[in-house]
Amino acid sequence: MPVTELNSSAATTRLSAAFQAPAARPPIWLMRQAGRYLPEYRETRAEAGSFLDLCYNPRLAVEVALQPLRRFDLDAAILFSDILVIPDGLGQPVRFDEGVGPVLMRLEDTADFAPLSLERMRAHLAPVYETVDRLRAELPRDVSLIGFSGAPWTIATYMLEGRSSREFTLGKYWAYARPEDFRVLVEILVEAVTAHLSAQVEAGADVLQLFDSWAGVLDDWGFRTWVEAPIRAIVGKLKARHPKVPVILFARGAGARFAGLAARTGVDAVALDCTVPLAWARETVQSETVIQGNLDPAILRIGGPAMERAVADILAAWASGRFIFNLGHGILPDTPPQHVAALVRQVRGA
Ligand code: 1CP
Repeated sequence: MPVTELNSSAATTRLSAAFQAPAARPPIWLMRQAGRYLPEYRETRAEAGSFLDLCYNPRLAVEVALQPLRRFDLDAAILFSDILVIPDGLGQPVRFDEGVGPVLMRLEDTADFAPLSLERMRAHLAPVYETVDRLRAELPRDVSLIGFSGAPWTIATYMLEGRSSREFTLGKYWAYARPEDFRVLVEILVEAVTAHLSAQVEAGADVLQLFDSWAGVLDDWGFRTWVEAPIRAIVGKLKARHPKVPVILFARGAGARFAGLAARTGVDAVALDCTVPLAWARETVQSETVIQGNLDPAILRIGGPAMERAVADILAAWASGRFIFNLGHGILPDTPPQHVAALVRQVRGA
């Protein structure tokens, strides 16, 4: 068998096809498609113990990643993991507390950056790469396997705040008041994210997505300096090693900065959040790159005619161009699974 056929990253999958030409029907996958809205996820999660125990258990992580594909006709599986395995791997332990979310001992000064270790991360995250490898073996060849990582700015907010944040007081303090010190952390994260994504490609991921969920809270200079520049560096390094693997960027809240974002960062697709106007995105963003999005997860939770209207609007605006159907943010935990089934049927045109 020729080498290219053995290398899954070189094979065409249902999602990677969307990067070549518009499909008759857009491919579909959903952010947070594995998770608490599925009763079988809650069962596996209880068996695993803590959330991170689940992320680091390849057998169970494979199981939860496959659960949504058993129920729904989706075109891709996404690795089951979290963006915060990077600080956890680098040596800043992360815990997920019920009703609180992630809890970290926050980094308080540049001296706290020194112990962060890429070598440690590679070893610590070996079970994650094993999960990718096992998932690739379980999935039909044409179903895409999406690897992912948080982007430096979003990961850094958790490392500096020590938890989820509403105002990003500490993240913004470092970003704007101590840019030279903050750059040291961001450079560590550029290396960590690149290594993490490369390892996932080497284990069998054929599409990558970067989550910069808090990109939208920065001003113009901050967005260019802490969102675009680090992502451009990561994508440059990735493309040198894995030129054929498409990279999707989810920079939530980028607004008018979605225009030209693919060219400024080098990514192959831009994931649009729920507030982006459909006609504007068609003319300004889809004309220059592949777009992904952007059904409001709250509308998926509501289902029925409200959802049918919203999905029809998105398809009418975007389905004739290069497009991957998705939500504008992750599935909400109290979403009825039958709404997801109805969504997939509508996008398939059934
Ligand atoms: O109790 C549980 O079961 C944990 C809930 C949960 C799940 C299912 C968390 C905690 N993370 C995940 C999985 C996850 N997270 C995936 C893989 C599953 C899939 O997509 O099917 C992915 C891609 C993520 C990404 C992630 N984690 C992001 C970026 C996307 C987004 O939603 O904006 C962020 C910000 C996180 C951090 C995180 N993980 C979990 C929590 C509670 C949080 C904090 C969120 C916040 O600060 O608001």
